[in-house]
Amino acid sequence: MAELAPKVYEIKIKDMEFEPPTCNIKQGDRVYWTNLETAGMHNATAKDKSFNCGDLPSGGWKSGQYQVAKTTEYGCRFHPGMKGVVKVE
Ligand SMILES: [Cu+2]
Repeated sequence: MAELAPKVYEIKIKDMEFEPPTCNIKQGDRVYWTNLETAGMHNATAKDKSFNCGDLPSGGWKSGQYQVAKTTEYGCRFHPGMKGVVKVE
């Protein structure tokens, strides 16, 4: 049986929110974070520090690959109100 190819997901950062707020992926999939604001920095840091996309300026993006099945809450270090979840199964 052929193995399923890893998928790529995009989490958009816009209007001070992560979209989608919960990203459901499978082990080995990749997530792209894209800052679509016209100005301003954003960031996505896991609560448990298991990932950090770095500081993203307007137009910036960063990808990460997730190998471990778990649910991780994350937030933006610049804006405490911005929250999201990556669920890896
Ligand atoms: Cu932010």
